[in-house]
Amino acid sequence: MYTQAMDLAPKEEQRHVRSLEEVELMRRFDAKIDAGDYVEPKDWMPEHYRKTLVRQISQHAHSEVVGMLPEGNWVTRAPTLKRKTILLAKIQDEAGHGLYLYSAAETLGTSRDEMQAALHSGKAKYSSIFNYPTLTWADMGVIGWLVDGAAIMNQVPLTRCSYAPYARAMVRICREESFHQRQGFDALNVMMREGTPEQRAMVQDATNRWWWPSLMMFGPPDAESVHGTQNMRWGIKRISNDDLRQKFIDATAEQAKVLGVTLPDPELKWNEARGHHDFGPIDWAEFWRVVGGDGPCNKERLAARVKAYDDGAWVRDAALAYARKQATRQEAA
Ligand code: BYC
Repeated sequence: MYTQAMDLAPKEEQRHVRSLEEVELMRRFDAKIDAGDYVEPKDWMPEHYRKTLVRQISQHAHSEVVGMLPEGNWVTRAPTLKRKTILLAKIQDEAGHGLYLYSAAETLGTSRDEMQAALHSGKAKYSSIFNYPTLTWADMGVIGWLVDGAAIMNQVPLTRCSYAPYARAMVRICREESFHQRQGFDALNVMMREGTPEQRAMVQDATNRWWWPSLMMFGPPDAESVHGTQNMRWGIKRISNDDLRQKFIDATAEQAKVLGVTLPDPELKWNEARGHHDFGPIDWAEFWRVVGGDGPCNKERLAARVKAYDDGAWVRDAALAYARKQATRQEAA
């Protein structure tokens, strides 16, 4: 009998002839996953599981760090001191999330330098959503409400991911994301209730621009998801792309009513029989274009990250020189 992992590993791994010892290790690994146990860095794991996690966790880390850029655009133009302080704190949180996630990925044996080199060369992906521009202040609220809202929906199940360091990082990240979502909703609510007609129109316009890209954050439809089945089998993903997207739409449709904005989908409607909202078609051609590097801001985002890395070279050099000096002093003592 074949194990799931054997069925679904890439071709080169399937051709690999396993020793009896390896077959036994694989059997124990599958049993551990089936029992809902967590995998720690020192535990044996199939190479494909390790690679999948490095791919997903590093993409997630890159998303957090690149995700600081669209918001950074508004730090100097926040309308009040209170909103500026909140925005700064949120952006700092995203940097922290990137750090926890790079650290979690490093436990799998890939260095941060390797992960960053993959990002800077355009080889590694980051979330499609951060390739859209932030045109008005209302975009800051809508990013909190919709983008962080979608992120939480996707990330809460990751707190139960089978790889323990990722699951642990996600617990703290989700707590912080929850504040991010609420501050976004609050900023929009103030504009909708106490704002001018122009401010309300600005909120509606931002909602129109971010709604469809937010739905794309959950990834391609299940039928086209390359990694979905294997990730669910391994307990990396607990809920499929389409199911998470549906949960997000159901929750957000109600929040939009409270806010008083219209979601830009004429087909959005509660379906009593399904117990869910029906919604219109998503433009998957646009999604793949953006993921493939041809979104409105892809080039700008990557250039900003490469510049930040290059500008920070002296800090890394200084930190290394200091660490070497400390080590030499300790050896001499
Ligand atoms: N954008 O087989 P699939 C945040 C790729 S940041 C780009 O379904 P999987 C925040 C996918 O990687 C939140 N690429 O993949 C920060 C794969 O390509 P590769 C970021 C996408 O892994 C600052 C291919 O399409 N969250 O919260 O099973 C401010 C086929 O997809 C996208 C995470 O990263 C996309 N949207 O599922 C505010 C969560 N979707 O790798 C907020 C962790 C798919 O074969 N990640 N692709 O070349 C995940 O949960 C999963 O990786 C995904 C995709 C649901 C994204």
